Amino acid sequence: TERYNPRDTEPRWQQAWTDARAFEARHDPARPKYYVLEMFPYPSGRIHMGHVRNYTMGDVLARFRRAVGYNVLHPMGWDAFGMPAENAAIERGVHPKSWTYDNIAAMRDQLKSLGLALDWSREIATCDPSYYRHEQEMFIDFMKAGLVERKVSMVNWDPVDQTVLANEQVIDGRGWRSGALVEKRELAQWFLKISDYSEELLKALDGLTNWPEKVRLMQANWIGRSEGMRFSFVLEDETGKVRDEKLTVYTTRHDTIFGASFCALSADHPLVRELEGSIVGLAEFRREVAALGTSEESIERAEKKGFPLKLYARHPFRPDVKLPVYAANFVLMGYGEGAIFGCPAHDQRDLDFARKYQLPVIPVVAPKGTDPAQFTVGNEAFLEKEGDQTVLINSDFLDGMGVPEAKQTIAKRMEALGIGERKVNYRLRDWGVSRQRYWGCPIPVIHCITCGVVPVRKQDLPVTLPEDVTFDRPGNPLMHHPSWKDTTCPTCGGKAKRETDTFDTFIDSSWYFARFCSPKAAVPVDREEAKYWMAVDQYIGGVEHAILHLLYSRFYARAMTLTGHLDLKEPFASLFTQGMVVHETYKTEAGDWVLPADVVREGDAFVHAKTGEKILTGGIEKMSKSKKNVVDPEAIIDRYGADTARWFVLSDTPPERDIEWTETGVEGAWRFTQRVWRIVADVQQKGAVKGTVVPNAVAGEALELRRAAHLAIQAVTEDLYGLRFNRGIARVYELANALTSALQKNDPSDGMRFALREAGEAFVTLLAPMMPHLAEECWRVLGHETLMVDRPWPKADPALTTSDEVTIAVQVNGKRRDEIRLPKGLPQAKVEQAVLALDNVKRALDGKPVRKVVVVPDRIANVVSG
Ligand code: ANZ
Ligand code: ZN
Repeated sequence: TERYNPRDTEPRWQQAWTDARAFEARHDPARPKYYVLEMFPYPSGRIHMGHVRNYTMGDVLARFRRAVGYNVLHPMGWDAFGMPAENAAIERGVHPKSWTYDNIAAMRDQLKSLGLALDWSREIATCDPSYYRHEQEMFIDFMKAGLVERKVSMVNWDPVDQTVLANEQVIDGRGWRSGALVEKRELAQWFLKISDYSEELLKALDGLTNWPEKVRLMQANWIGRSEGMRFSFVLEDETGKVRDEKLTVYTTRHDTIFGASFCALSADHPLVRELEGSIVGLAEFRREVAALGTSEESIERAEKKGFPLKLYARHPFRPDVKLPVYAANFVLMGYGEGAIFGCPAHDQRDLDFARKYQLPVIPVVAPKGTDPAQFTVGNEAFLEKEGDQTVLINSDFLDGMGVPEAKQTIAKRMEALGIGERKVNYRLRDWGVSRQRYWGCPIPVIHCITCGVVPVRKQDLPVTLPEDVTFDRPGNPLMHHPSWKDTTCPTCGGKAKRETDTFDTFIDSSWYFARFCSPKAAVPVDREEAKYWMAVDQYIGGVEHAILHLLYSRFYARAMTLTGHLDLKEPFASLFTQGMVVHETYKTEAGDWVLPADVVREGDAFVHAKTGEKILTGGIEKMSKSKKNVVDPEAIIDRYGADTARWFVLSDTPPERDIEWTETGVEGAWRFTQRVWRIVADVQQKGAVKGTVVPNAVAGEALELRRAAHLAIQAVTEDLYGLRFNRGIARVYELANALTSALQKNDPSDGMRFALREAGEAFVTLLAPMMPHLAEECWRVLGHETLMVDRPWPKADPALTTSDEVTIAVQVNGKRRDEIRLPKGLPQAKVEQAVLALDNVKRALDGKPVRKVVVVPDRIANVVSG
C-alpha cells in the first residue's frame, strides 16, 4: 500500500463536505437537536494550539451526535471588537477594520484546514453592523426596562495617553503603555444593572448541575453574598461636640464590636471629601490613594495607610470608649457603606493598620478552653469563628458565647436601640459597559442640551462606526472625529451630540450564542428558532472565562427574556472547561528564553545550536510567545495533516487537564494514521466484500474479533457521550490491535471474512469523529460511495458485549469436536446456530442432516445427525 498522504486527501474531503453542505443545520422539530458551541475566538490573526484543542473537542461531539441521530448545530464566529485592533492601528497604521477582517480571513482558512464540521453559513462577526445593530436595539430596550443606568464612577486614568484604562492595563500602578502613574478619575458612564440579579444569579447556580463544580464556586464567590449588619456611630469632634450626621458602617463581624479600636472611611467617602478643605494634608492623602488605581488587587497589595480626621466614634455599648476615625486606603467606596469599624485582633488589614498607628489590639474571640487573660494576638490576626471552637472574651454581655450567638445578640440589641439593622450584601457590582475607544459597538444614545440623554430611534439604527478616523493622538478617535458626533435630537429636533463611548466587548459575547440560532434574522433573535435550538447543550471553553463571560451571558439571557428577545434564563445547559496546551521551555543561564528549535542535546545537557551556550530547561509552561515555547498549528498541519493534530490533542490526557505537547506524541499519532490506512487496505483485501450475507454464526477467532468490535462500539459510544475523548481513543487503539492480530491469521473462512469487514467498518466509524478525513478516505477504500459523515453510528450487539461468557463443549454424536465461547445463558436457538456454523462440526457431519441438537445450558451442545 502507498502511504497515506493527508496533504492530498484533507483539502479534497473538506471541499466535498462544503459541496454537499454537509454541516448546515436546519430547524427540524421532528428530530432532537444538539447545540454544541466552543467559545468563539478573538481574531488575533492565527490560531494557536489552545484553539486546536478546544475546537477539536467540540467537533468530535458535533460529528458524534450527528451520527447517533441528533440534528446538530455547530456554528462559528468572531469576537471581533477590541483593543488589539486599535493597537495595530496605532503601531502599524493599519485600519482596525481591515486588520480585523484580514485576520478573520486567515483564521477562517486555518479553521477550515482543521476539517471542522461547522455550519459556516451561520458565521457572524461582532464588528459587523449587521450584528451590532441588534445589540444597540436591545440596549435601547434594556434602557426602557430599567436595566440601564448612567452614573458617575471612578476610572483608571492614564494622564499621558489621555485615556481610561481597564484594571488589567494598570501594572504596578502605571499605565501599561505609557508607564505613567495612573490616576483615579470620575466619569459619567453607562452601567447594566446586573447587581439587581445578584441573588437570582447565585441561586440559579444550584440548577447548573452539568457545570464544573469549581466554576459554580468561582461564580458564587464573585457574586459574594454576605450576611452582616449596617449600623451607625455617633461622631464627636476633638472638643467632644457631637456632629449632626452619624457614621454608618457595614460589618459581617458585629460579634467583634468590643474589639473595635478605630473607624476607617474610604478616601472617597462624602465625609472625607467634606473635610478635605479643612484638614491640612488630607487632599494630598486623597491624591495618593487615587494613584493606587481602582483594582481590588492593587488595593489589597498596597501598604495599609490612614489619615486621622480628628473625629471620634462613640462605642455603642461602652460610653467611655471613643474610636479615632481615619480616612484609609484599604476601604473601598463601592462596597457596603464605604466605611468600617476596625477590629485589629480579628482582621489582618486592621491589624497591620493598628500596628502602624499604635492602636489597641483587643482580642475578643479565643479558642475554646484558653484562659482569656493569657490569650494575645501577635502579628497574625485570629480569624477562627466556628461556633463550636471559639468563644467570646473581653466582651461584656457577650462573654462566653459562640460567634453565631454573639452576632444574634448584637443584632437584636442594635435593632432594639434603633442604631442598625441586619443587611445582606453582594460583592457583585453593576457592570460598567462604557469604553472610551473606537473599535467597539457605538452606544446608541444622543445627548441633547434640552432633553438630556435620549436613545437613538430604532429606525435610525445601526449607529455605525465612521471609517475615516485617525489614531495620531491619544484618546478616543470618535471624540476627535470632525463631524461624526454631530446629530439632531430625536425628541426636539435640535442640535445634539452622539455618545462617543462604545460597549465593553463582553457585551458582544453575551448573546452571540443566541444570534447563531437565526444569524440573518431582522430581529436580534428569532424566537421560534431560539426556542428550538437553545439552550446550548454543550459549551466548551477555557476556565479563564469561568467568571465574567459566563456570568454576563447568564445575566444577558435574563435581560433578553425580560425584554422579549429570548425565552430562557440559563443559556448553557452543560459546560466543559478544557485544560491548556503546555510545552517544555528552555533558557540561557542569564535567564533568556530560547526557542526549542535552537536547542540541541549533548549527553545529559543542552546547548544552544548556534552559540554553543549552555542551556537549561525552564519547566513546562503554557504555550506563549514570550516564553518561546509556542508550536504553530499550521506547521503541524502542513507536516502531518489535521487528523494527526486532532488525534494528538485528544489522546492520553483527560480533556479537563493540561496536555503536554511533545514531538514523540505527535509522531505517535502520525504513525497511527499510517497504521489505520494499512489495516483498512488489508481488511478490504481479506474481509468479505460489501453485501455478503451475515453467516449464521461466527466462532473462534472470528467471534473474538466480533466481540472486540462490539465492545469498542459500546465503550467509545459511552466515552463520547461522557466527553472522555482520551479513553475513547484508547479503545480505538485496542480495536486496531484486535484487527491486526486477526488479519495476521490469514483465516479465509466466511466467519472471519465477515468479522473482518464488520470490525473494519466499525473501526473506521469509531475514529471518524476524531480523524474525519482519514475516515472518509478509508470509507472509500472499503467500497462505499456515500460520505462517511452520513454513516449512522453503529450499535453494539448486547449478545456480543456481555462479559459473562462460558465455554461450551461441542460434540457431534457424543464425540467432542470443538469448543465455543458464548455469552452465558444464551437461548437454545442461538447456541444451536453458533454451534452448527463451526467448521469442525460441519466436517464431522460430513453432509449428513442434523436431527437435533441437545443443549446442556452453558456446558455442552451435542449435535445428533440422522
Ligand atoms: C468589622 C470586622 C471585624 C470586620 C473583624 C472583619 C473582621 P465581606 O465578608 O467581604 O462582606 N468592609 C466592609 N466594607 C468595606 C469596604 N467598603 N472596604 C473594605 N472593607 C470593608 O467583608 C465584610 C467585612 O469587610 C466587614 O466586616 C468590614 O470589616 C470590611 F474582626 O467589620 B468587618
Ligand atoms: Zn432634544
